[in-house]
Amino acid sequence: MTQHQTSNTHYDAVVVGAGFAGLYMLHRLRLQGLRAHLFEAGDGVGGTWYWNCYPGARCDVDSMQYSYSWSPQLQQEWQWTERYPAQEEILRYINHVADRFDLRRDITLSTRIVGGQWQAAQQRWRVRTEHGQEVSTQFLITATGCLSESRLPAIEGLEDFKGRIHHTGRWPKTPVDFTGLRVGVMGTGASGIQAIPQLAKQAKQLYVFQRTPNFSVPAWNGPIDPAHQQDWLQHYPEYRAKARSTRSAIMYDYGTQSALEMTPQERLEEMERRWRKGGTNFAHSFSDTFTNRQSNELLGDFVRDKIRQAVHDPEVAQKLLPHDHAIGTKRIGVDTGYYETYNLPHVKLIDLRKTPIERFDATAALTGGQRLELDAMVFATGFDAVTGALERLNIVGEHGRTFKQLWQAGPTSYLGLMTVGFPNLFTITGPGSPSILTNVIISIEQHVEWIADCLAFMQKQGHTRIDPQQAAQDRWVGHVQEVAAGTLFVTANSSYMGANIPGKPKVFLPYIGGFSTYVARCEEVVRKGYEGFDFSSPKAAERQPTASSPSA
Ligand code: N01
Repeated sequence: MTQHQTSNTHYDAVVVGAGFAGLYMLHRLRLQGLRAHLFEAGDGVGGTWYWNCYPGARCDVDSMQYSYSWSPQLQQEWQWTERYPAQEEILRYINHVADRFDLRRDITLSTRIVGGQWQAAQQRWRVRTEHGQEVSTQFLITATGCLSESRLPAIEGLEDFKGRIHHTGRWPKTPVDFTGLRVGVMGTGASGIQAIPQLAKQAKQLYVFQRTPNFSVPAWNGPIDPAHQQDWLQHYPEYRAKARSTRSAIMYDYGTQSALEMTPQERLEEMERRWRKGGTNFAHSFSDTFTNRQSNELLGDFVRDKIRQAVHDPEVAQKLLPHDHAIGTKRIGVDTGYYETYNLPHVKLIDLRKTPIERFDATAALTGGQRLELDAMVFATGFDAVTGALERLNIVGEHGRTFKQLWQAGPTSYLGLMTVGFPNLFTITGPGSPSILTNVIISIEQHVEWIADCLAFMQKQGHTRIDPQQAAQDRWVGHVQEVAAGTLFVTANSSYMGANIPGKPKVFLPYIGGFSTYVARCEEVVRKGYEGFDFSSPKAAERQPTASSPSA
């Protein structure tokens, strides 16, 4: 909280979170002349890329695509150095954006929002910070991220363990040196798959505690190809538009044929070609990877063969073969030497399904009748995805309930943008929007622009309050689940399904109908006069609490 903020401080808009979403939102609000302020829990900007600074952290979207598209100048002036951007480089980029657009003067760092309440009399939100101060705001916009609420598993005795404990999603800002140490790492999702080869370079002994083997494809990362960079710089508007017209908002080479329409030789050549290119593009080898069990199985078999080839010890290879989920229904890892790491003599793979960790004591993990002495434990155990950070905000809506109380059976949201009972509260990349199934920066931009345009519309019309309609929200929630049910995604125990968090309802969290389809729906809603939303203005409110929106 800055010196100037007191409980009498009033904003037009408060934004929570200084990642890609929050920074762009703040910029847009200021451009529209609104008095806006952003609160951030960390002591720096960057959001996900601020916290996830574990060894090996890197984005699996091509550098030329994983950046803001809203400023052509910014797009032209930033020079990416590698095919896939490393965490440090992305964080440098975000800091550059904060400086270049002079955003810091409206950001308060090291200040978590820990509560808030809708004030019916004032028709405003009142939000409370961890330091006990309060501000009031007409609009509250959450930019808290889909992967920001990190989770440590509950394992008996962990609190007694005297070694270092780190979570990949809350990595310390000061360098952590594992040289000569006995290190345990739990979690073999996208983060673990990146961290494990790096940890193995330093540790004297590395124990990988694996619950579920995951699929991973090679990154073949390296310095950015200058010709590729030049091509993108010259064609940015065209390529961005192309990316937006796809289901992932990424310019991939999307397979157009079912695996079942191809001969075995054609399939093999196609998968080999994509494997040699590397990256998650591999998952799009076939048009029906995510909807046809047989096609998916063929792709999975190909990766299982690659694992057998990469790992020398057949018993270790066997343990690493993914067997319980269709490929791609949990985020595929994009790695540099992940499977090969298990050939190193000091790396040991422990299958937690066969030998769970019974407990920790001061110096060891006890598993399968053995004491594994450890100096450090790294948890790459993931996040309470999509809804976790929103629930933690502890914001009480008009009906007196928080998101956590309201979402006992799964999140309710209209378009992933607003929830009934939370007037004037927008959720960037909220549940039921494409978010983590896409190039999330592009999804963020679309939400930020939709919200900014909506606020401009309200200003123009003299509206002071917006609410989603119950029926529109119910329809959207039903549609999100219906579309997911037509895919293989709902068959996996993934964080997309909330299955990684004990007690979390098992429903599909993001919208899987495709980015371009989603955007078309959002645009149609606006064209139809913000269909499914109610607006009210002070004058109308005197007559009735909410009035339907006029046609735009
Ligand atoms: O988390 P995860 P993540 N005991 O939830 C295991 C993005 N991302 O941080 O599968 C033992 O995927 C868990 O096992 P299981 C990306 O969107 C992107 O890796 O639940 N193990 C799993 O192996 C991704 O989806 C990039 O059985 C436990 C692992 O921990 C998201 O972040 C890089 C356990 C968690 O995997 C999250 O990825 C990194 C327990 N109690 C991340 N609890 C790139 O762009 C959990 N696990 C490349």
